[in-house]
Amino acid sequence: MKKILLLLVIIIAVCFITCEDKGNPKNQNNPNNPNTSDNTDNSSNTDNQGNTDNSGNTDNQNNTDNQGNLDNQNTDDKTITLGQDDFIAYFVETPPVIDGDGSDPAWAKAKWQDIKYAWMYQASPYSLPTGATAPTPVGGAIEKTPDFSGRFKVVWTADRLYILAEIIDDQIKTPNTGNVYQNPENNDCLEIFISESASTSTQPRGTTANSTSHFFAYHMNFTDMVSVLDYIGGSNSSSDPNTRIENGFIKRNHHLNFKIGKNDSTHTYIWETEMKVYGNDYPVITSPEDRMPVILTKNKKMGFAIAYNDNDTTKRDHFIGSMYVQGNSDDARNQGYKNASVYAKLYLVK
Ligand SMILES: [Ca+2]
Ligand SMILES: [Ca+2]
Ligand SMILES: [Ca+2]
Repeated sequence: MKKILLLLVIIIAVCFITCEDKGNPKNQNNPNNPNTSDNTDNSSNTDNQGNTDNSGNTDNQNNTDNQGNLDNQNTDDKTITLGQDDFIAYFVETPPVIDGDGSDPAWAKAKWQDIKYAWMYQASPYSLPTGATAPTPVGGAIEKTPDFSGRFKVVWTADRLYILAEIIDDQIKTPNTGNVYQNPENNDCLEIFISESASTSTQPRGTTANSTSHFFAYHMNFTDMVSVLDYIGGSNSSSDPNTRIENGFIKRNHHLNFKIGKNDSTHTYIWETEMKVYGNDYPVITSPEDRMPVILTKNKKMGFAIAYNDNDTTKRDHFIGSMYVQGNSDDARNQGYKNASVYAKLYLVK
């Protein structure tokens, strides 16, 4: 009998110890245990890493209902509401090589944005090319034709904005090459407009301007010589290219570096560009090379547009831009060089 009682005591004791071990809460937070609840939660977060679903926001590009929402939006990349023709640029660790070839991995993730709005087409002094049909509505989106189609994408690093434009143009014409200041828009010519502060400035610029709300209207030369002119109005007779203003243009070659990849057989021209972004503190009427560009950061919002002057004859036939501008005449729609309020918004996403 004593042996039986002793055996029962031992069994009860063993059971007690075992049950206490199983319920010991100290084991649940063991950081070495891969099955802890904390670690399980973290593993589920990997579903959100590298989520590129936000690129789908570009589906909103043509949603006019989003216009007017910009002032209220949270610029966090998960909640950006894009207005019509606004778009997103993604951060890249390794920037593209500027060689006119868009096969760099840096461009792979970026979304194309169309250049499709007729800013200038049929009103005097510009006329329709022979046989061309006026877009309807005037100033609205054009159809892709052999005459012209264009699209672009943008990526960024901390110290540069990168722009890749693919232009399909049936005829390349560059009659004005003797003097780069002389009507660069009458050559086949890409223009990039940017306002680092997303300003809505309509202030007159030029030699008498004292603007603190800055924007740039870069005209890029099609020839192999990199030449970048910013339209600011006015003129002077300086021989220094960093202070000379002729026909309203000042040279800002050091702001942009670009190379055009040319395929004449397919009429396809790849303008690969890197840009230093300058802010409101950059002088208007001089072009100093020693200024530091703005450091770009996640969620930054800038005013941005791109447009192509298409000359198929002896001067600009039409001017096609990346955002809709309302107006009943060429002059009314051709606002980018003097009015930053018409620019679409570019958001930097990381
Ligand atoms: Ca490249
Ligand atoms: Ca053309
Ligand atoms: Ca052309």
